[in-house]
Amino acid sequence: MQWNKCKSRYSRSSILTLVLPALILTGCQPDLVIDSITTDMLIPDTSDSLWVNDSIEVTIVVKNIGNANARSSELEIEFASGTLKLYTIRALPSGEEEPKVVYEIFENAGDYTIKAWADQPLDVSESNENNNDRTFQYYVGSQ
Ligand SMILES: [Ca+2]
Repeated sequence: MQWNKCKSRYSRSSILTLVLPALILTGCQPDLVIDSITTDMLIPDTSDSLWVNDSIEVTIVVKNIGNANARSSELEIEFASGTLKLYTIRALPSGEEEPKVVYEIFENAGDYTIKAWADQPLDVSESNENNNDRTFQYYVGSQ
């Protein structure tokens, strides 16, 4: 039998003597992260790739890298305009991910940043609450 402290089929006494100390030491918790932020632009960080009034597709992937399932949570995105929006992420079993696709249109030239936070506000109890955010930068040229 393969040992899995999070889904043990051992007897209650075995759990108490073997698993419980391991649980206390390491825990079985989900860990939600922003696995990636990508766009449909080929080279989004170079000056000639994005122009005023271009519409780009941004894919933000939330992943559960923890060793337990995560219940449904909220993904918060701060768009380059500063607008904040919440998106529901389905319950994610350990190791699974969910992509969320959004769109950006840039009306002025300049540097922009899109930010994403998994599990915002912090409703899911995770093994690591300090790895939930990621940023992505754009440069928009004036043409
Ligand atoms: Ca996390």
